[in-house]
Amino acid sequence: GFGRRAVLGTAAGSLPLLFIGRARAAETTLRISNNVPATHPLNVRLREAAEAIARETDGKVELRIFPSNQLGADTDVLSQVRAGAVQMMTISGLILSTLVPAASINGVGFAFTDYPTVWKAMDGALGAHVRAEVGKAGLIMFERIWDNGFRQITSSHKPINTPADLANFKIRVPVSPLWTSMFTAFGSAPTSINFAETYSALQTRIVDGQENPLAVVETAKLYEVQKYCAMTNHMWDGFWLIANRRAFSAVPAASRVVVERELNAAAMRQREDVAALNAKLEGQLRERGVTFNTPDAAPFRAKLQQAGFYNEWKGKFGPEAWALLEGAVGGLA
Ligand code: X2X
Repeated sequence: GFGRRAVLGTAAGSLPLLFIGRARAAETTLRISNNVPATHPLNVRLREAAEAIARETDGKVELRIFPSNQLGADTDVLSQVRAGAVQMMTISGLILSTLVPAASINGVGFAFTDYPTVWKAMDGALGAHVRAEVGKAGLIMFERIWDNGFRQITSSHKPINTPADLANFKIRVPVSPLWTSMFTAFGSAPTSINFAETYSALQTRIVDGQENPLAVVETAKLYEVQKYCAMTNHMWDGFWLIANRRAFSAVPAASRVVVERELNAAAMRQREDVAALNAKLEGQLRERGVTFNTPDAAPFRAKLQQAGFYNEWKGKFGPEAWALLEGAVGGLA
């Protein structure tokens, strides 16, 4: 465990574990929750940051990472972070929008089509707008958003090639009005389900499909319960790192600087990991038996347009926020 170093005897089994040294108890323990498995680059880089933070604060700040929804499903943990029972979490901006509506703006269908545009917007004026809104809601939001990725649609029983294939399609979407609105515009039958329950919802056929970046399909083993994958790239989604304001402000200032610096730096490395992983996973998932297809995005986007999706969300986000989005990605509605 943390704080103890074990030295194993060379004659395996014959010597008891010898404990040398016991680190001072941390002055601050920050519990940080997320929804992806320990193997996802998000958790790999969080662990690395936790080590750096412990080292640089001389053990004063301990970051305890809880992957795979161990502390609860996203919407529950969000409430716990607001209350301070859990100090930190990573969360999709779209799910955070249940609290701060502005946070779902990056999820507008087909708005983003490449990573350079994503990072320029999220590290620039669009991200700053979201952080300001989240700040008003009493939460701390770290500067660098972590990557989830471009989302693809998987299905258990049929490939999705055209918008017509999405008609009445029973699809799990995360808990967020934007996701429900988008798949309703496609004519699908979306059901809001937290990620914590997604695997079992697919396994028991409560829904026939879901949509996620390949890194999630792989690390959460969704390929075990899905047969087809359509490379729609219909949305870019990231994980914001948020903290309870009271808890984070209680960290001594010098340590707080270290925590912010290390976590923002870890996000930058995680972005590279996820992009590399998503780029190579198609081949690996094919070997696992997933059948891929790459639909033309144009008719899907046209379908959203015809359904009034862009106009509706332009109205919801308001002209200023919409101008920031269009300033980054070009005209949408
Ligand atoms: O819930 C999901 O699908 C996930 C893991 O992609 C998010 O956190 C939005």
